[in-house]
Amino acid sequence: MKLIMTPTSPYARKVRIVLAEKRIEYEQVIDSPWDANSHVPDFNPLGMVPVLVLDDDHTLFDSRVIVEYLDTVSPVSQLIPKDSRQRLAVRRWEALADGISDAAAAIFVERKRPESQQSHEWIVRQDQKVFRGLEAMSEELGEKNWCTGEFFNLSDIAVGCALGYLDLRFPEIEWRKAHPVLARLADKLSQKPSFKDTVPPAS
Ligand code: GSF
Repeated sequence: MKLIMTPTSPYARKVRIVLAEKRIEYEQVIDSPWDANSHVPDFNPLGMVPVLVLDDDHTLFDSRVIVEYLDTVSPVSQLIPKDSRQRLAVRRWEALADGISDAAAAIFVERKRPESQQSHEWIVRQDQKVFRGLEAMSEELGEKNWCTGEFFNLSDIAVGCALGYLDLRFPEIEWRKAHPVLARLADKLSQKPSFKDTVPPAS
């Protein structure tokens, strides 16, 4: 299978970490949807990465669908619990973490526009989502070892990718100082080879 991705995408990073944790072999295809001659739209009509291309050329998107599929492909390291209540908790964490990445990416894209065309209100609105999202993650993690309790799973991967994306795009957001419990989780995750091997390059 092939993963169409960019090295800086927090959603692609989430998929890459799942692939690594589950020991699934795959081919990386780097293709930025922002390039004028990108082939991403040929695989995803929404023109977004990541896209997983299966060996029969069937395509999967978005990252949430991809990780749900990958968790069924290999029995190694189950990352989404079978129990429905626990499963919902993991998916809600993923929605919160991905939502923070969505808001951060929206600010990043807005700031690429000419200054005169940037909407200050829009940026403030997205910034508030990031701020409230960090507060909520910190509150809900509390003193637990992992996001949903005793075991590492997809919720921790999604949170780690969102926090890593903030470090990449908004180093001025000092989330570690404001949320020491999130810093502790991020430090624990950063020791994992799957995280070490996918740190987004500054760009
Ligand atoms: C979000 C993917 C996304 O925004 C998912 O896979 O979870 N809900 C989707 N991807 C960005 C690149 S990056 O910010 O990760 C993307 O492909 N943007 C191109 C566009 O046209 O928005």
